Amino acid sequence: MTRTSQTPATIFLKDYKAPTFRITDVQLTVELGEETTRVTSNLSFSRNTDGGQQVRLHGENLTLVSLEVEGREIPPAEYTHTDKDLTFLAPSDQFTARIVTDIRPQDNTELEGLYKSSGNFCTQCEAEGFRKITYFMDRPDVMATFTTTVIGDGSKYPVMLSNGNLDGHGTLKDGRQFFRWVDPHPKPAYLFALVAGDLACVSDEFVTMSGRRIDLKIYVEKGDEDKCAHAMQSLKNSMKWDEEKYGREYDLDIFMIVAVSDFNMGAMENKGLNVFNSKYVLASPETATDADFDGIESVIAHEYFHNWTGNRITCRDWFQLTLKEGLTVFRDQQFSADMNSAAVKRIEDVQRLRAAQFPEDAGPLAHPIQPQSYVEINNFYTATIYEKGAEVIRMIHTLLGEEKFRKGMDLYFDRHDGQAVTTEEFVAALEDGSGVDLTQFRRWYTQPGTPEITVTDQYDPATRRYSLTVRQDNPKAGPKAPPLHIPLSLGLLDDQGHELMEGAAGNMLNLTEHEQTFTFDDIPARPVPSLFRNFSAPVKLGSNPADERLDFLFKNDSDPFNRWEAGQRLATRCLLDMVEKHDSPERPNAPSGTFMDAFAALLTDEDLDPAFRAAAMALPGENYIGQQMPIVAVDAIHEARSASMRSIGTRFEDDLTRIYNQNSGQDNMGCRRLKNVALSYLTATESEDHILLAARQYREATNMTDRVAALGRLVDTDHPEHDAALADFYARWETDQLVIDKWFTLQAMASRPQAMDDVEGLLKHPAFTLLNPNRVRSLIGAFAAGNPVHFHSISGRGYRFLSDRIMELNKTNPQIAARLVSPLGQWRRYSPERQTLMKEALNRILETENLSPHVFEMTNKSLN
Ligand code: 0A1
Ligand code: ZN
Repeated sequence: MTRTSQTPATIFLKDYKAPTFRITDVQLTVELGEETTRVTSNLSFSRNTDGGQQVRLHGENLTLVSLEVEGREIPPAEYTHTDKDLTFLAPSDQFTARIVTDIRPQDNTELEGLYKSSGNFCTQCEAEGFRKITYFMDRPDVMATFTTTVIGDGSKYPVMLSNGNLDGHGTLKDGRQFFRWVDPHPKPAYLFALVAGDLACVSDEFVTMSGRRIDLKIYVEKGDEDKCAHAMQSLKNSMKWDEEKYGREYDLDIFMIVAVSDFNMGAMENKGLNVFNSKYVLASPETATDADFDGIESVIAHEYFHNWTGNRITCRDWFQLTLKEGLTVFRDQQFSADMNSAAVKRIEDVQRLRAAQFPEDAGPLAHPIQPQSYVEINNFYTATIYEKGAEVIRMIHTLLGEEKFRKGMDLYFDRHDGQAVTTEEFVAALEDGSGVDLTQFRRWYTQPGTPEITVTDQYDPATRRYSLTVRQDNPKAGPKAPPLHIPLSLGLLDDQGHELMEGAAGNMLNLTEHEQTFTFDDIPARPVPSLFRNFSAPVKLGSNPADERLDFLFKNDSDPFNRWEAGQRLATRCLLDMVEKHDSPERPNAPSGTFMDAFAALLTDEDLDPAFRAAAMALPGENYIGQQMPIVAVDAIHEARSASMRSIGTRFEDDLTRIYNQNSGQDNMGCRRLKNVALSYLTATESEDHILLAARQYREATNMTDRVAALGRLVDTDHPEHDAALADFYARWETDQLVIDKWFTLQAMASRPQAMDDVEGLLKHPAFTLLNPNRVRSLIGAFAAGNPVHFHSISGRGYRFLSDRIMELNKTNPQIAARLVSPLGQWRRYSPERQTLMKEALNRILETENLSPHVFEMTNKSLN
C-alpha cells in the first residue's frame, strides 16, 4: 500500500522559511496562439533575507525559451532546470530577469494555469497554477505589482482582460490586437488572471462611499446576457454591505466577473477580475431554482469580500488558508443572513457543516483548520478549512460581541493591509483591538475533531437553585487534548415557555474546562434549558433530552434555530428507533405519537415564516441519520425514512393538500419551498392522484424551482410519467448545460431499483463528458454523495463505479478525481462486507499507474 520511489513529498508548516529574494514587480506579455502561447516575463527581484545567491523559481509543464538576467542571456550551463523548477544565481541584491516560455493552453485538461473553456482563454492560478504559465516564485508571501499585456487575434478574441485598470489597447503592426492592464496593488501570483475570448458584456456601475464611480462588468458567452441581473444586483449589494458593515471600500476603477463553463471550483477572487463557474452567475427564473439564486448571491459576495480578506491581506503560506477562507465564508454568511431570513440561513449553514464537515472531522481525512502538513494543497480546500473555519470566526464574533469584533477587524485591516500574514496574526489583532483574551481559544486552530458535549442538570426547589454540568470531550484530538474555549449560548424556559433570563438571546456561558458546573439562583421551578442557541459552537450535543422536552422546545423556544433543532432531534429519534426495530416483529411503520403531534402543530401554525416552516417540516436526510449510528444501516434507514414520509403523507393528506394549494401560484421563495415540501409528502403515498399532481406541476411550472421539485418526485416512480417528464425536460433544455446538469443529478439520486443501471447508462449519453467538472459532479458526485442506497449497494457495484471514474479522471483532471475519493474514506462506518468492498475499491485506485499526487494523498489517507 505504501509507495516508495513514487511517493510524493509531504510539506510541513514547521519548515516554513521566508524567501531569500522577493519579486516586487512583474511585466508580463502573453501572446495567445492556437498552437503555442508565448509568455514573456520581466521580473524585478530584491533581496529579502540572508541566505545565499541562489534563486529558485517554480515552473511546471513549461518550455523554457530563454533566460536573461540583468540583460545578459544566461547559457544553459549557468542554470539548472527540472520539471518543477529553474535555479540560477543572483548577480546582486537587486536585479532584473527576463524569462520567455511557451505553453499549450489548448491541451490543458486539468483546468489549472492557462486553459481553454468553450474556445475562450482563461486562467486559474490558486493555489499553484501560475507556475504553469511562467517561471515564478509561486508562493503567497511574494507580492508584486503586475502589468499584463495580452496579445492575440482580435477577430477570435475581441475581449482581453487581466487584473487592475485598463491602461491601453490597440493594434500592433502585424495586425494583432493588444490590451494592457495595470494592477497597482501588490499581489501574490495566485491572484493573477487573464481572460480572452468573444464574450458578451453586461455593464453597470457602483458609487463608493467616498464617491468614486466603479465600472462593473459581467462577461458571459453570447446569448447569456439576460441571465446576469441577479449576479449584478448581488454584486452591488455586496459592495454596499462591505462598506456599511466593515467600512471596506473597493480600490480599483473597474470590477469584472467572467463566467466560464469549465471550472474546478465555484469561483475565484482574482484581483479585480473574478472568474466564476457559470453556475454561480447565470440565472433566470425559468432556468435556475431558488437555491441557485441563493448560491449566486453568496458566491458573488464571497469572492467580492475576498478583496479585503484575502487579497489586500493575504496568507503567508497555504497552511494559513483558513485565514482568508474561514473569515470570508463567515462574512458571506453574515451578508446572506442580512439579505434574507437569518434563521433559515443559519439552519442551512449548519446543515451544510453537518453534512460535509462533521464526517470529514470524524474520518481519516480529519485535520485542524490550520493543518500541519500536506502533500497536495489542492486537497485542502475542504469543508474544515471553509465551513469549520467560518464557525471559528463566528465564535470569536460571539465572544467579543458585535462592537468589539468590529474594533478587532478594524485593527486587523489597519495593521496588516498589504501583507501576507498568519492566522496567529489575525487572532492577535482581534485580541488587541477588542481587549478580549483569546489565549485558550487559539486551540481551535490546531485541534481536529468535533467536540462532544454532555449536559446534566439539577434543580433544588428548597434553594431555588438550578445547575447545569457540562462536559466536553474530543476523542479525535486524543485523551490528553486540552479543553477548548467553547461559547455556550443558553436560554432557560419556564413551564409556560417564557424566558427566565433577560434577553431572548439568552446567556453566554464560557466553557473552558473539561467539566464545569454553572449555577443559577432564584429560579422558581425546574426550567427547560435551550442549549447552544443559534448553534453557538460547532459541537455535537450528546445528551438526548426526553421527547416531551424536545416537543416543548419545538413549540416554545424563542430561538428559531433551536426550535428547528428540537424538531429535527425528535424526528431523528423516531427514525433511529424505527431503524433499530427494522428486523423485529414490533417494527413501527410510522414515527411516534409525540412526533406526529408536533408535526400536526406545524401544519396549522400560519404565523410562522413559510421558509422556516418548510425547513421544520422536512425530515432529516438519510446521510444525517446514518451519522448518528456507529455502523450505518443503509437500507433500514432508507426504508424507515420512506415509510415515515408515506405515513405522514397519508395521515395528514388534507392539511398537506391545503398547504399545497394555499402556497401554489405565489411568487415567493418561502411559499414555493413550503408547497414543494408538502408535495414530497403527498407523492410519498404513491397514490395515483398525487403522482398526477406532480406531473401537472411539472408541466405547468413557470419557474425551475417548481419544475425540478416535481420532476424529482417523478424520477423515483415507475409511473409512465417518469419517462415522459424526463424526456420532455431534456428536449426543452438540451442547449442549456446548467439545466442539463440538473437532469443528470435527479437521475443520479433516484432510489428506484434500476437507478444504478440508469446511472451507468448515462455515462454513455452524448451529453456526458468527464472533461467538464460540473457534469462530473452532476452525475458521479451526486450519485456517490446523494444516493446512499445504491452507492452502498451490497453488490459493490456503486463502489466499483466510483473507483473506475476516479481512475479515468486521474489522467485528465486530478483535482476533480481526488475530490471524489472521500465517500470511500468513510468505510469504517459501514458493515464488514461493505468495509471490505470499499477498501478493495480504494486499493484498486492506489494500484493505478501514474497516480497523481492529488489522488494518491486522498486514497492513501482514506485507507488509514
Ligand atoms: N479561493 C476560491 C476557491 C478556489 C480554490 C482553488 C481553485 O482552483 C484550484 C479555484 C477556486 C474561493 O474561495 O472562492
Ligand atoms: Zn474563498
